[in-house]
Amino acid sequence: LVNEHTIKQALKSNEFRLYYQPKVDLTTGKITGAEALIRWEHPEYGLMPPGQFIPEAESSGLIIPIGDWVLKTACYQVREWREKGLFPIIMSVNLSVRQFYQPDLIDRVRDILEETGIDPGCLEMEITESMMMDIDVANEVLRELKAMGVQISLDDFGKGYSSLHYLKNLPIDKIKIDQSFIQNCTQDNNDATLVKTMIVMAHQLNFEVVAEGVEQKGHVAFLQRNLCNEAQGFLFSKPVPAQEFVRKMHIVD
Ligand code: G
Ligand code: G
Ligand code: MN
Ligand code: NA
Repeated sequence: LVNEHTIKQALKSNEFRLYYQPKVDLTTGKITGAEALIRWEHPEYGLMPPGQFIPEAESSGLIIPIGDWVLKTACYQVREWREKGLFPIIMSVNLSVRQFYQPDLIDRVRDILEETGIDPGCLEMEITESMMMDIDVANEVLRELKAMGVQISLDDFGKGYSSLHYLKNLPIDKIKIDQSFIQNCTQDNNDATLVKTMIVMAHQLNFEVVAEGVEQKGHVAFLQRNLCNEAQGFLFSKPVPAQEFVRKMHIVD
């Protein structure tokens, strides 16, 4: 069903899609960003979430051409929206471990930015702690990305074991507080304290803060009170195709 052969075929037959989930600025209420999330529109099995094929793509190495496709498609989407006169947004893409350690990642990103002609500042890479197994190489890659003007965001923040070590050592712009902390932040005192503390700490280190998994208005009020910069979650929108994303931008506008 999902194996190296079928994934390869899916790439050839153009069955992958990008869905976009908005990020909302908590001071203005406007959409300022989008996270690109891959789906496989399988002719027989319907829409498949990344969890069902990314692991196999990683182990087979096909994540490299897929990751290339994701970057290119996301950057062309930014360009298309810019050409249509929609306000600029920051487009985030998720990098996989294998992609991150690919020696030509920097060249690929540079090529795609040149080809699409978008402002590198409109592109953001979401990385996770699990990718930081070689901290020296990671640092080098991140510094090169930043030198190009690309933004870096540390995804699933708080979930791992050595988050603080990474904050100390990596050139990142933003942290995304893992959704597991947001879920009960208005019910559970410990979660509330952890979220507040993560926001204060990140700000003192000059990082912006995005809250993930925002599902309730109460979450928004809590995050606004505690000066979180941005929020992403089902309250605003689930990940949707590009056309639907544009309609949402107009509604919020
Ligand atoms: O969209 P969804 O919540 O199902 O995503 C599940 C996971 O798949 C997330 O952890 C996300 O980071 C990952 N994912 C989504 N799109 C991509 C992608 O384009 N590349 C990689 N490497 N991972 C992705
Ligand atoms: O690991 P990463 O943060 O890249 O994964 C993002 C995933 O989180 C996407 O698959 C998306 O569907 C999911 N997601 C986004 N917003 C919410 C939310 O409000 N609640 C829940 N449960 N999942 C969400
Ligand atoms: Mn992400
Ligand atoms: Na996450």
